[in-house]
Amino acid sequence: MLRSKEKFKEIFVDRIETIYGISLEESSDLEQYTALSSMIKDYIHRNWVQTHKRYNDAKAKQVYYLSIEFLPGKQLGTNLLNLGLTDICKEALSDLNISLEELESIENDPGIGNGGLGRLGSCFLESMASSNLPGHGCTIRYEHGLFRQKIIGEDQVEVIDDWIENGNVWEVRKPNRAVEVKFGGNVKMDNVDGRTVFIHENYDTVLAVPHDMPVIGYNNNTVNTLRLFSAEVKEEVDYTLLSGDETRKSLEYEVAVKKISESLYPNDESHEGKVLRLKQQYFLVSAGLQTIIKRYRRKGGAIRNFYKDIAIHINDTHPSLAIPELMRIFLDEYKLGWDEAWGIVTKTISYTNHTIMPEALEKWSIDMFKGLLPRIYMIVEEINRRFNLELERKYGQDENKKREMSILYHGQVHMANLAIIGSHSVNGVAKVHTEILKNQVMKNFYEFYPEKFNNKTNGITHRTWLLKANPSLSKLITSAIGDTWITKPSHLTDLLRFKEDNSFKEQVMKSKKENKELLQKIIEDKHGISIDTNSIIDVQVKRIHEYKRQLLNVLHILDLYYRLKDNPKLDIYPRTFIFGGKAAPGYFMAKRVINLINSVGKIVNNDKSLNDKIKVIYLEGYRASLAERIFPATDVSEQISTASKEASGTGNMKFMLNGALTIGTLDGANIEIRNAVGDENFFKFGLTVQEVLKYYADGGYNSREIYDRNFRIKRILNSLVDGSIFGTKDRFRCIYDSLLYHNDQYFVLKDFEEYVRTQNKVEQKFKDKNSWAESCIVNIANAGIFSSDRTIKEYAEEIWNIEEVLK
Ligand code: T68
Repeated sequence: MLRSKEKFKEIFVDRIETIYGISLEESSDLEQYTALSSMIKDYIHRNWVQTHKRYNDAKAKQVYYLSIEFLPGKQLGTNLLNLGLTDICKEALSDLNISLEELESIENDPGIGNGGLGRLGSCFLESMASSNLPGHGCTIRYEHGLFRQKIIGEDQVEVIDDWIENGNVWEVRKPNRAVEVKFGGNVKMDNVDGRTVFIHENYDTVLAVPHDMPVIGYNNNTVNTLRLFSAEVKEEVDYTLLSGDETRKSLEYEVAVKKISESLYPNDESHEGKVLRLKQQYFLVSAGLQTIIKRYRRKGGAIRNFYKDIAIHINDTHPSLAIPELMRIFLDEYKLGWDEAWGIVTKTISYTNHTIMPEALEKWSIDMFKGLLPRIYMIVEEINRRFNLELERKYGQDENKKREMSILYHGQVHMANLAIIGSHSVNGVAKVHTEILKNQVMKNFYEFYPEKFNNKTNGITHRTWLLKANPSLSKLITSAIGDTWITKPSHLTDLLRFKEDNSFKEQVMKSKKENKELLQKIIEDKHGISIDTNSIIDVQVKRIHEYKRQLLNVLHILDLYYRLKDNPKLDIYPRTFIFGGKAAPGYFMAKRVINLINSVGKIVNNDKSLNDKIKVIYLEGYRASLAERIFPATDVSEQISTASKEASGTGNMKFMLNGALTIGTLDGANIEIRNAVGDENFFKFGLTVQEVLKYYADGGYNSREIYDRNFRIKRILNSLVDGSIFGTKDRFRCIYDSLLYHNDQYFVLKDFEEYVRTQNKVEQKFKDKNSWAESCIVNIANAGIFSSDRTIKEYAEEIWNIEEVLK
């Protein structure tokens, strides 16, 4: 019904009249956006219902992907694209003098994730739906997402992200599917028919209300579900019937309940040991599992077959309470014996690790855990007791093994250990990351359960990150090799036939130029800075973290600055350095790095003597929708983490797919990208994983020695504290000290000289347009293996044992 332009217009106008009781002429942009979105949501409703029916009829095994975060990006554009409605919608609206792009810009990005981990979840959901795989997401409906970033002066300022301010048209609230989650109280043991039973009493109840969002597959009628839970009070209280004290207690309770789904913790790569965070984790897991099991039972599923019909994946350790919670449900509600319950749980659950950073490894104080989740704690104790018996059987009384492998040790609950013990599969997210898990971080567990460990290199959905984000390049690719790459991304390798075709190369570079112009416009509008679209667009966008080494990038810019000051005639190719990303509000060093980048930008952008050869831009509020504008316009992708620290990276893949060349360390998936494109199409530099790990084992290296011997490094570092270019003395003392007195933990100075040399190679290559264009094509052509379609296929076949369900 929406396939004809006239019909589309008619339904749209009618929708505005029925929702708002006004004519199209009287309606605002927001009303138009809302009417359009609600119309698209209705359009897919039948397919949504049909998809579930199809899965049920086929008795298909389904997977639920539990994640404390997702980052879906704006829905309208993605949904139109996957429904094949973009063009017709654009034309219909244009007839009515409305711009689709403007309506799209009204939607807020759902701010329910921090970075890579959440975005990976969303790419996986898109790929599952597009591959006809029965897979759904479960998360929390945070009322306030990650803060909105403003750059004021040189600093990041955090503003509340009220992403649901205008409602969320895409969700369907399902109060009749709400479940109760229980916190606190105590557990009483009783004996019923000779069997010990555990009765949880005096607890507080929180209602978990599902809000379902459709996840629409590409052109295949499949609509899966992303389920978000909001925490609500069980029943509204009539305060007129309460005493003063009761009223106060009741109000406190209400506030505490609402807090659970009020806001997303803004830290990535670090563990927040607060009780509210633990509450959120249990809330997600308990609500998720209860609704999954209820549905399963409604459809006639038998608990003993649970693992044959359902797979549950935990995205990092944040949802690892799924293990004891599923045990609780089986033991206490379905009266299964321990061994049977444990057998089902471990065959159901699988776990992905996303980091080796010690500060991100989740540990909870036993006292806090026990108070909040008394029954769950008992179950964790029993899992731990039984596991320790197994350890003893294998190793005898080995205190080291116990210390490193127990779930409960030294007054703490070790969530990664729980996740490994309670699941049948443990995977890392890139080959080198999985090797580090097996041989270092989880060595003991790998020795104990070698069969559980496997690698699943991350991927990204090329439909969002190429087809949607980069229409001009997509058209070009399709004109060269046809459009099968959209559903079979491995077909992109057909482009290799064109790598020496001059006309094709020219068109690729022309498309890049157009994308640079689009980005230039955004930067001009937002930041009032005009960038040269002929310059090398060099980009580092990701969360700000010491290990990601934005600092190395900015030190190189300072080096260029001094070289140009020394010799204004220096022949360097003009370059625009673009940064973007948020720092956790409490991460002091990261925020100083933002300040440093902006301070350098201020100096460089305003120094006329540099003749506009270098520009530095900090893009405010980096998020999925802005990312879609950045990747297509980039020439050089900065992937410069300290080797061993970046588990995989996924931005690296998005840049590559859009024809950027990477300057990168041999870390995470960079290694696999380099293997795919060949050394001549990738700029590698820096210490290897083995070298970094050796330095760590030997207690680090002497950064002072580099400072003393390298005049250029000395001058740059001195400028951070001597007031010579930044005005005030000691402005960046903490950065200076971290590099020289705190051992330069991330090897910034150690890698600096090679980084600078490699950047020179980048410049030389860029001057050779022909060779650069060829490398772009080789990168695009080899990006197919980094599609999340490939990753998801591996999860489906090797971990979840699920299959596609066709009509
Ligand atoms: C990222 N991790 C990895 N964590 O850093 C990145 N952490 O290398 C990888 O590509 C990506 O995961 C996907 O596998 C994160 O993004 C978080 O966001 C996070 C959030 C909360 C707590 C800890």
